[in-house]
Amino acid sequence: MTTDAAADAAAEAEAAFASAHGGSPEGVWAAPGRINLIGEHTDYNEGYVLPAALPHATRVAARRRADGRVRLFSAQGDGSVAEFALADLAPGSVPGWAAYPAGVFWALAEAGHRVGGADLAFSSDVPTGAGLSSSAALECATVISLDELYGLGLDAPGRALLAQRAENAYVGVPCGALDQMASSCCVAGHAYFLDTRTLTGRQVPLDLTAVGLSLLVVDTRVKHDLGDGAYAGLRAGCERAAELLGVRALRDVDAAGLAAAEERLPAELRPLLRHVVTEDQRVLDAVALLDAGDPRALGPVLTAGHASLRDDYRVSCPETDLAVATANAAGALGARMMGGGFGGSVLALVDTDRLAEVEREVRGAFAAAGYGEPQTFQAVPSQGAHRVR
Ligand code: GAF
Repeated sequence: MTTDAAADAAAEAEAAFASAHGGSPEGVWAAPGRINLIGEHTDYNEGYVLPAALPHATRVAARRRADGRVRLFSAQGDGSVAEFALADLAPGSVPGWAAYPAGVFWALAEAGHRVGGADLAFSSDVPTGAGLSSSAALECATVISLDELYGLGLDAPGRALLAQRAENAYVGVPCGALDQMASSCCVAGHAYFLDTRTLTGRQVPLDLTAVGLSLLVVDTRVKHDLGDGAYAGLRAGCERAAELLGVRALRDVDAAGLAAAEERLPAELRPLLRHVVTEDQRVLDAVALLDAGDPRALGPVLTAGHASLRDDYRVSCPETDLAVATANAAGALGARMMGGGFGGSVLALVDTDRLAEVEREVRGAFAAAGYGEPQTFQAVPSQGAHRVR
C-alpha cells in the first residue's frame, strides 16, 4: 500500500470514529490480513508455518473511556454501535463481528491486564471469509490499540497470543496461532518462518519483485466459516491421532517415521497424519529454498501442498481446485489454497510477465464453470500490526 493509500485508510477510521463516537481518537492503529506461503493446518499440530502480511488491514481509531464501558463501530457494519460494560463480559456475551474485539477486552482482563473502557471505530479492507485472516486482523488491531492506550507493555507475540485466546475462549473457534502471529509479527518484505511449538520465528527476506515474480491471490468468494464445526473436527482428529501414537502433537512424527506411524492408526486418521507430516516438511523445504535464493523452486512445493489439502486433508472445494489447476495450466509456477479451507483464497506464484494471462484464464474458467466472479490481487509482503497515527 502506498503512503497515500495508508493515510486515506487511517482517515476513514477517523471519520468512522467521529460519526459514531464524536470528537477525535487518541490514535489510529492497523493490523493486516495475511497470506500463508505454506504450512496449512500445521499450527494446532505444533508445526511450522510461513505467512506474510498483506497490505490489506483493519484500522482502528481508539480513545479511552473512564466509565468502564466499550462502544464498537465498524464502517463495514450495519451502522449500529455495539455497546457493553466491561464488568458484564463473559464468553459469548457479545454476538456478531463485535465478538472479536469484545473477546480481546475479555482476554486482557482474564490475563490480569488493567484495561478500562474505550470507544473504537474500525475500518477494514481485508476480505472477510476469504481465508485471509480478517478475524485476526480485527483482534490484533484491537489488542495493539489497547496495549498502547493503556500502557500494558506487551510485545508482538504476547499481543498475538491474547488475540488467539480471545478467538479460542471468547468467540469459541479452536484456531491455532498462525493468523494472529502473522498479523502481529510480520515484517514488510519478509515471510515469517514460525515454529508454533516454541513460538520462535525468523523473518525470511521475500523480495519477489526483484526476480520478476509475483504472488497472485485469487479470492474465490466462496465463504468459509471456521466456526461451522468442520475445522474443530479436523483438529480433534489430529489430537486423537497424536494420542494414539503416544506423541504430544503430530509435529513429533517426522517424514522417516511416517509409514510406521500410519500403520498404527485407524484408516480415517491416516490422511490427516500424512498431510501434517508432509506439510511440515514442505515448510522446511520452502524456507531452505528462500534461504538459498531460489524462490522459483517454491512453485512445486505450493502445488504439492494443495494436492495434500485436497486429497489427504480434504479441505479444498471445486472452486479452489479449479483456480489452482487453471493457474498452473496458464503458466503459474505453482498454486495452492490457503487458510482453513472449504472455500476462501488461492495463492499462485507467477512470473510477473504472465500475471495478466493467468488472471484472465482463471476468470474465464470460473465463468465457464458457472462460478461467481473471483477477486484477484497481488500480495506484497507488508508490515504487521503497528501504530498509524
Ligand atoms: C485458519 C486458522 F485460524 C489457523 O489457525 C490455521 O489453522 C489455518 O486455518 C489453517 O492453516 O486460518
